[in-house]
Amino acid sequence: MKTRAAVAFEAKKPLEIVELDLEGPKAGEVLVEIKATGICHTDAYTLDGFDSEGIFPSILGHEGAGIVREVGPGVTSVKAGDHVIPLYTPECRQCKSCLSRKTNLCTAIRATQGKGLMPDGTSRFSYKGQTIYHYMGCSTFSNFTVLPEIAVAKIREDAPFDKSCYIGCGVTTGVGAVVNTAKVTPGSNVIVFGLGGIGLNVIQGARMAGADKIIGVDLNDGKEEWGRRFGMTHFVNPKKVTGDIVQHLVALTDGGADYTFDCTGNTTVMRQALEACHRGWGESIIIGVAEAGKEIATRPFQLVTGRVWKGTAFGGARGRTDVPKIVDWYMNGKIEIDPMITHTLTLEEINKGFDLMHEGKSIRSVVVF
Ligand code: NAD
Ligand code: AHE
Ligand code: ZN
Repeated sequence: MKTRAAVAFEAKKPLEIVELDLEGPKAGEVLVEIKATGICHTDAYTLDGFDSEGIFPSILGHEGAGIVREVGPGVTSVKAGDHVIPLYTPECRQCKSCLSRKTNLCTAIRATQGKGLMPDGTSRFSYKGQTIYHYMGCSTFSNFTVLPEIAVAKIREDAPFDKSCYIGCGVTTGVGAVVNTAKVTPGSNVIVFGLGGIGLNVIQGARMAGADKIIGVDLNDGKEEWGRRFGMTHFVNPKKVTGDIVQHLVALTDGGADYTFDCTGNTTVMRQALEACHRGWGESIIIGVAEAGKEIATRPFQLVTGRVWKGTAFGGARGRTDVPKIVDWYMNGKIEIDPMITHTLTLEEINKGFDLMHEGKSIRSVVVF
């Protein structure tokens, strides 16, 4: 069949809207009509050539929602007509990682996914006979995409696609980092570095968990109002702090935070986030994705004296199990999504979504097909 898609033909070039050839689902796969997709900073990072796994030409996008249109042989967990959210972190429930109960990082198809291919080692997309690669196993910047059955979460049908798509990455990552990874307890002091599409969800997760002080840190003063809207109690712009930012934050939290979150992808900020933790127990969670080749550093003494450095992917969520519950949280008013979707665009306008993100003018742009 044919599908309209925004293709990343080369790094650092705008996406091009073209009509592609798409092969139907093979065994264990499903064809999904994508109804809406968010644009996450990770898409921009890959397009800008910072991802060591970046492959071109490819169809980016990993924050979608849509409808199953066809299922391949052997598919049992979903059927045509089901509403689904694609999962860049699948949940096979059979691999060593899934069975460990210690991680959400299912390994069933990770190797082929990282090469831009389906589990059988081939791509379903082509353009004028040339292979176009999948991205993060999702490729939601295409109106139709093929996904492994284990990489879709079936969700309730009354959830609007143009909002629920955000649960495919940003919402689950931010809220999940708080509830699954850090397990923030009521009364905790929390610092969130980077108040974008992820950081604001960490803030609303911290509010939901009953945190006391929720301190937001961002270079963009325009983010203060956004942070306060979702539960932030204090705002710090590092450019306006005289002296050391870590000392400033430690003083603000009476010795350091119980939990800090990096939502910037900047390795200098990651160090600050660790060192702003309370001696003896503070935990710092890395969410931001750093550019290829970057490394983190701190004095080992920071860890010897009880601070904990952790990371999280997809908020520690097991997609097929947890995503439908997060959709319920949204539909029941436990978490907010609508105000964070600042721009709704057509596929033809998708490059504008990247520009708005780089200019710090959007929280989330969503493309509706
Ligand atoms: P975004 O562009 O919407 O927000 C980033 C925010 O960080 C902006 O408000 C920006 O002003 C702020 N910022 C940048 N540099 C800063 C600095 N030095 N100090 C303080 N603030 C700074 O991006 P996003 O979509 O929220 O994504 C944030 C990060 O999370 C990205 O690195 C993205 O790749 C990553 N991410 C990780 C996961 C995961 O599963 N681990 C999931 C989604 C996104
Ligand atoms: N491919 C990169 C790493 C990118 C990365 O860390 N991706 C996150 C999700 S970001 C979503 O916006 C993730 O899930 N990581 C776990 C995984 O298995 O990819 C690199 O450095 O090679
Ligand atoms: Zn993302």
